[in-house]
Amino acid sequence: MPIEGRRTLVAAVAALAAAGTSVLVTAPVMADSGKTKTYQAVLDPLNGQTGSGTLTLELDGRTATIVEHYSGLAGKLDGRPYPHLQHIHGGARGECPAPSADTNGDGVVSTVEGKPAYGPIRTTLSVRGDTSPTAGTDLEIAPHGAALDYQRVIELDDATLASLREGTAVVVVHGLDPSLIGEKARNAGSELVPSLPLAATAPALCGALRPMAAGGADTGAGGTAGPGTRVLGLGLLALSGAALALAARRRPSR
Ligand SMILES: [Cu+2]
Repeated sequence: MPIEGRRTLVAAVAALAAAGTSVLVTAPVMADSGKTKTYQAVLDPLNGQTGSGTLTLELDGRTATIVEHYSGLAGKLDGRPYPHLQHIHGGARGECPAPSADTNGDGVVSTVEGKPAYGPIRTTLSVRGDTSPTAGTDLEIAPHGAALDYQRVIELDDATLASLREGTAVVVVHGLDPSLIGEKARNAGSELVPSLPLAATAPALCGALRPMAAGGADTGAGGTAGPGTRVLGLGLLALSGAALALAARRRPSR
């Protein structure tokens, strides 16, 4: 369901609440158009890092609404806000690399060593501007700092769409805390951005993008439970809370 639709739904639920009307009339609003498909990646740390996060991608045609949260990454690099390059990779095995992908034995799976697992950059998850692979190493438009609340609506290219369809799309957030890796790797340079240390471009968080099966199997026939249904669920929850509070207030005090 497009964001506008969700807003309308929330507004409708709020209006019903204000009017004190029964809310059991919203079932038809729940039906999804069947056009959107939602993917989710659970971002787990690798290379001895400590962060975690999630990314949800709602796809309507080639328009992707991306909502991402992560925390626990390195906040600073050389005393300045740490640029965490992040991408949707794809076209390979659709996996996050295992520690055994560290072929040069420096204790860190570099972004190049991870490529057989997650493939090349398909989309750059920049905070503004270019989202193509060309922007993949642009530190200016990368998110900075230890934590991120990210929401962006972008158009995906054919290669990214194909990766999502074939199940090879993987979200990778780069940038290691240098204090959490060995000395050899800490002193190595990045093979991706020669001006940066290896740590700055090695993968810190990774998660494969998988279709979300909300409330059962996704038949692709539409009408599956999407984000709109969850918003509605929360609305109903809030409403029943409000109703209880109202009932409590109406009860005569003793
Ligand atoms: Cu990447």
